[in-house]
Amino acid sequence: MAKEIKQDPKQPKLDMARIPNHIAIIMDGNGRWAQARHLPRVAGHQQGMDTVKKVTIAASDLGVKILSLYAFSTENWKRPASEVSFLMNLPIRFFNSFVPDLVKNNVKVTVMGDISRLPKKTQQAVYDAMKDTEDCNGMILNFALNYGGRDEIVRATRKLAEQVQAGDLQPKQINEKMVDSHLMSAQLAPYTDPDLLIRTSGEERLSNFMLWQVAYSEFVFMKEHWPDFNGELLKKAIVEFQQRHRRFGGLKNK
Ligand code: V07
Repeated sequence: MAKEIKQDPKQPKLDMARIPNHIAIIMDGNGRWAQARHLPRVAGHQQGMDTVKKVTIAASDLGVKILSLYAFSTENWKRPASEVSFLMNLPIRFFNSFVPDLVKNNVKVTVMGDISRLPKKTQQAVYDAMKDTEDCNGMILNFALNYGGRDEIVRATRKLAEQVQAGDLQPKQINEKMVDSHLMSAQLAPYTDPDLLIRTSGEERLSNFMLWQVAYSEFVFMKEHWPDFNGELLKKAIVEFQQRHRRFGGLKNK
């Protein structure tokens, strides 16, 4: 049965000339997706990882420059040990099953967060994924792993304080650009700040994700659980983004 794809004339079209450079996604709803199917929560995480793969390729094909994904927050350690242990295996499984596709698509992996507290095998998988894709110069797939936005700002503050204490910096020299360059997102320059932030599964909170960087981002909240997300829903979120006026505190459209 051939599926007919119709363009709804009332529905605005995707403007390929205005694809956001940096998209950040809070991948919420894996547990709820599983519970609704009477499956264990980890089945949702497993399915969620497959969604990461599909959405990564979709974003790369659209010409997105940076895709930042919130995979594990500093709060997630409070979950049952069995779930945490499953989550810690996902970077390993992701690495084993997907790095060749990333290289084929010229996608480079980066990570924000304190990975030194993760199990050694997980750290190794993360380092291997970064190493094997370091020469790719297409889209950057940026995982937030054991990441917290306040923690990131605290660490940047500490580094600046150390420079002041060493006598290399005057407090009055500290400015936004300097704070920016000490955040974990500095490696994403010149696209450190998400243009579009998407959260799935109906919750409308930031949950400590990229607090500094989302100062001017458009937020799009979608009801679908992350395992049900896909390239079409990504396009829908981008169309919504393109419908909005971006003001940056006064000036319309930049
Ligand atoms: C995780 C799958 C996606 C839904 C949200 C939670 C579960 C990919 C990674 C990953 C991280 C670093 C890396 C390579 C892959 C991942 C965790 C959870 C902890 F270098 N998906 N995914 N890491 N989920």
